[in-house]
Amino acid sequence: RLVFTDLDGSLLDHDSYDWSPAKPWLARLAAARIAVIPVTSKTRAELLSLRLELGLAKSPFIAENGAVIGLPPAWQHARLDRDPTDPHGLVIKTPGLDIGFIRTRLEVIRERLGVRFQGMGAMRLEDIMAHTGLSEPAARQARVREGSEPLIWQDDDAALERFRQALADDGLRLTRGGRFWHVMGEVHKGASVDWLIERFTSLRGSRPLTLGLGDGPNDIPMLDAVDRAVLIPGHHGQRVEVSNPMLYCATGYGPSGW
Ligand code: 2M8
Ligand code: MG
Ligand code: MG
Repeated sequence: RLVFTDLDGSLLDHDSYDWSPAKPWLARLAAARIAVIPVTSKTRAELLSLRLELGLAKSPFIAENGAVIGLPPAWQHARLDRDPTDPHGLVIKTPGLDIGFIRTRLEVIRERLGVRFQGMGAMRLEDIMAHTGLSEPAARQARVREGSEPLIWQDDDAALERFRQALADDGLRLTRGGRFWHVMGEVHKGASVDWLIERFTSLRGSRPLTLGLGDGPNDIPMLDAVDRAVLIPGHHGQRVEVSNPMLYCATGYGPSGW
């Protein structure tokens, strides 16, 4: 069995990033040897610290909305993976597009459409901290993007639709987290969850039973990819339409709902 979970607004509180209400359940899952796998908009740099704090260092992780997948030794495949060059012994898969390409295309699209937005790459560290409530070290880690650019939309809904179409024409996708819009290659949380389920199946010889928990629009593909889904109410005011018939709607927010 595998548990896939969003972080911000799900396992972590939307505002304080606290997860203490979920500690008893994390302990029960650890005792039952069930892997809890973070699936998040956060970066690899953020995950490398957080997974230690959360006690999830043996789990793989999915960062940047599916653009980065981290595999610890037990999830590596002798034939399919190269030796890890990563100092943490992780094998990293990057199924999306490189951040440099994404940022270049964003500038081209901004010029061509005349739309207004601010990308995280252009934000000052103090502005990231003010907008997210992250500490300075955490905001620095959030800035180390590899395959997705968070942005603050500063234009109207009609411009947003033109922007979404222009991105699609360039092989880019737009999704929405708790605070930011996120632009990445043709990846999403669900495709990377499917990838990890396949990897588990080929290593163990049987398909796992899977549970997923999330609160935001960017979690929909993940909640549709798992056997059992839990929707946690969000503070973002967005409708989250999940198709999975095995859906449970939690009543508590963030880690209390988790
Ligand atoms: C961003 O991600 C959240 C996820 O819901 C958002 O869109 O609000 C990312 O920049 C992530 O790296 C960062 O840790 C987070 C902080 O709230 O914001
Ligand atoms: Mg969330
Ligand atoms: Mg998230």
